[in-house]
Amino acid sequence: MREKLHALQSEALEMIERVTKLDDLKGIRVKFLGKKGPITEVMRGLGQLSPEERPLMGQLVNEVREKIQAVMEEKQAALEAKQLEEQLASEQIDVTLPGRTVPVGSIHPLTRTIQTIEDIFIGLGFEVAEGPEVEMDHYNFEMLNLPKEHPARDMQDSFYITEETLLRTHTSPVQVRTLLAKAGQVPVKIICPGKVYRRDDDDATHSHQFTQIEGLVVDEGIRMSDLKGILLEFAKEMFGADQKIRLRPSFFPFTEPSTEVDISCMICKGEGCRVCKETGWIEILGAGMVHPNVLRGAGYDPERYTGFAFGMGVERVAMLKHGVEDIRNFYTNDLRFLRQFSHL
Ligand code: 2NM
Repeated sequence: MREKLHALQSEALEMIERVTKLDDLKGIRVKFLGKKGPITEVMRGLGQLSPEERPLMGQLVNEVREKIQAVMEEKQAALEAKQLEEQLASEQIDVTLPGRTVPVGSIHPLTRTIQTIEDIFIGLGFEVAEGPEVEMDHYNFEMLNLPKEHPARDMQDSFYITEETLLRTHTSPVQVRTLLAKAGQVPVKIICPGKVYRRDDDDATHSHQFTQIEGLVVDEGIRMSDLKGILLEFAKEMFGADQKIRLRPSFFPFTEPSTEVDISCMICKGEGCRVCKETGWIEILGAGMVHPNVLRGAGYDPERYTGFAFGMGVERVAMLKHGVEDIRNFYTNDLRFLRQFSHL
């Protein structure tokens, strides 16, 4: 029995020595020290021994068991330490690496241009008004001194939805709606940004859908010089303090007199270049004094109140400001184009 115990101890220690995995060590513990293992079996057999032999063998079996246990614990600690070290090594991260950049979008150049124009006019005391893109013929044309037979109302030029409704061809109907809502109160000092629609063949400078900003001021004593002053200030803030403006006579059904507004060419500073077609001037606005018929129709007595109005294409302003040569770039969403404006 003594030899058997010594052999057991040697066998156990040898196996423990060789083991490399914590799970295998558990198996060895069960095999040697478990309830059905040889050590337990020897301890159970102690009762059959003679009274002289029993304490000696009891002591020996305890020593063997404790020895195996001690070596096993030592091995377990060593394996656990090794496992932790491997885990730490595999989970190691380099905290000095740069972070992953999160892709973020940027504001569309047209949106940015609208914001800039709005900011300028808000700074001049204007409020921003908006209205529906599907508009009634009544507000889009009739109230703007464009009677039924007017050529601008041609089916060929507008996107009609029904006999009475269409996609608005300008943002002027928003101004008519504002005048009606104010019911004769003054002052009126608004700008109206938004999408407008015209039946046009798209090319580098035309789009069937584009963005307009129109302005309207109505009060007692409003004169053409007020229009000039406001638009000169706009031109300076938008294109630079050295800007000049020039007014040329024109015609719109809803203003009288009417004018085209040129600004000095921001490319050549008036010297003459390709962009201004060698004239030194670039047309960016239409404007005029609000027609008495429009004021009267909207509930303002034209004998007492006068007003000026103007309109501009936002795409054209953005193209001039940023040197964009094809209006279609604003709508095709090529990221290489859009990313050029991400800093604005
Ligand atoms: C333009 C040119 C001239 C204009 C007129 C009005 C209204 F509603 F007050 F009559 N709003 N906008 C106007 C006048 C627009 O765009 C080229």
